[in-house]
Amino acid sequence: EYTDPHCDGKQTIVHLFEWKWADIALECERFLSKKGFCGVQVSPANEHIYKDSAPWWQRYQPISYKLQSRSGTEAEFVDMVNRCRAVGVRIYVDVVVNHMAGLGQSGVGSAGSNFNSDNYDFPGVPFTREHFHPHCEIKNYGDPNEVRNCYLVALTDLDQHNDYVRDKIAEFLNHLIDLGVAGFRVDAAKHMWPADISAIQQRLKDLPEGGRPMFYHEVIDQGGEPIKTQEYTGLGYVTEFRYSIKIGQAVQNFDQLGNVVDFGWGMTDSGHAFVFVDNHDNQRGHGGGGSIMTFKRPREYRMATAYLLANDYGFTRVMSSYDFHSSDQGPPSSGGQNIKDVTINGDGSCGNGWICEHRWPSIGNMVAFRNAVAGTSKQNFYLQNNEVAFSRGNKGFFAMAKNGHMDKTLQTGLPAGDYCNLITECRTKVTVDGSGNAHIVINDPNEPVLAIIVGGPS
Ligand code: QV4
Ligand code: CA
Repeated sequence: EYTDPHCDGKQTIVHLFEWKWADIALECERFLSKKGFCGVQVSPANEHIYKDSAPWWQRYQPISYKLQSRSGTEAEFVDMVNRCRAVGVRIYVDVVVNHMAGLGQSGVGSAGSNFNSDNYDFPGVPFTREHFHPHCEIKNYGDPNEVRNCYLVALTDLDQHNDYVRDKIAEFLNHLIDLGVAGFRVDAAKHMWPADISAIQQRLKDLPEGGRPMFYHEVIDQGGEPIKTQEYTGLGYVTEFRYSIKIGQAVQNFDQLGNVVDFGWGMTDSGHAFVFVDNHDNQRGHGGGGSIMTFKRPREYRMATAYLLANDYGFTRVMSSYDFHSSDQGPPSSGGQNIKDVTINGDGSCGNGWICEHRWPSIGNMVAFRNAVAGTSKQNFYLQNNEVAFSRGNKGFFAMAKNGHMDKTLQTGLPAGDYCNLITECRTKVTVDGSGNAHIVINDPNEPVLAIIVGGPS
């Protein structure tokens, strides 16, 4: 339950961080549908604070559940959901329901609602003081009561034990379900009691087409704290941050690529692990450290994401960023709260400060690989001399070379035939002989990845 993404068996979503709804609709139509993406994680869609400096994180301070945000109006949101869905791409909404805006703030939110955090007054919902925990700050992550009932960086903490609070949150999610979204990222799930999240889920409708919405819960568990991802696996997928650290390290030291999934370390079972190379927090130093690989190291980042998509662990999310130089800096803007359009260059890359990692060939083209090999396990694993390769059942074969060069005959596990390298979009090919062997050649320091699938282009 709560793990079906409702996208016809597709296997990967992309986080279009801080994109406008209108641009997401276009991206579904012109790119994501063609590459086999299951869906898009969108930034919080509900009313939030506006700060003069327009940092990205203002959207994590809710004012109400009205669907008017920096990314657009409710009408634009609905248009996005429908247009994406028409081309087979679903929308997953980042829902911030642990808290409302931070103490010390008051004014008017992105949908025009008044609020005053110090008075716990959010008339746009409405929420009043009785709906919040009394103020205490989270200091000791070793105490689960404090983590759930105290305030995360002074954000006014909702009491999800309260029936009215549960009802209001469920009303918000049910509205999104009515509009056609397929699921939710639950922000700060670690700061809510699993039983309270479950009580909210029980108030939710089935999707209009049937089935429960997908859920993935943001729980940062690096080991060493009492709150474990496993407390949340009954409620859907749970973020697995240890995997990001392991993958980030392993592309720098290929010897580690053989054991990026370590259940001895307490990592989440594959059927409930929600996995990614980096996220919008840790790519800029928010939400805990670790050695995190990002677009700022493009070569290694491509390898990390390609490996994420090739491997047989978890449900995958690809990050899509904008360029930034300080950790608070908001999305590309020509001033105020407006967000710049995502423009597309002649070579398929993005302009206006949008990085669009998901359009990089060794990332975007690996989505088809993951779809093709779903349900198979890793076989013929080869790891030597900074080269890694493996087959996924008899459906696909993947190879990657740290320095960009590989020239080796390997067992692919695949039927004989000629296969296109998905990464080069057929500019290079692989011939598999009757015994399953093939001469594998990689010769591109920038995109040092090769991937072939049964039933792919030829
Ligand atoms: C500041 C001080 C506080 C002070 C307070 C009061 O730091 O010490 O008490 O003022 O005056 C912003 C500011 C932060 C500020 C706070 C309240 O950065 O300095 O507090 O607002 O006004 C994002 C950002 C935060 C941001 C927050 C709200 O990362 O910096 O805080 O949005 O705008 C843990 C959690 C995990 C969390 C992660 C960041 O377990 O759940 O930290 N991750 C999620 C999101 C993340 C988001 C939140 C949770 C909160 O992924 O993006 O935080 O919704 O690991
Ligand atoms: Ca809480």
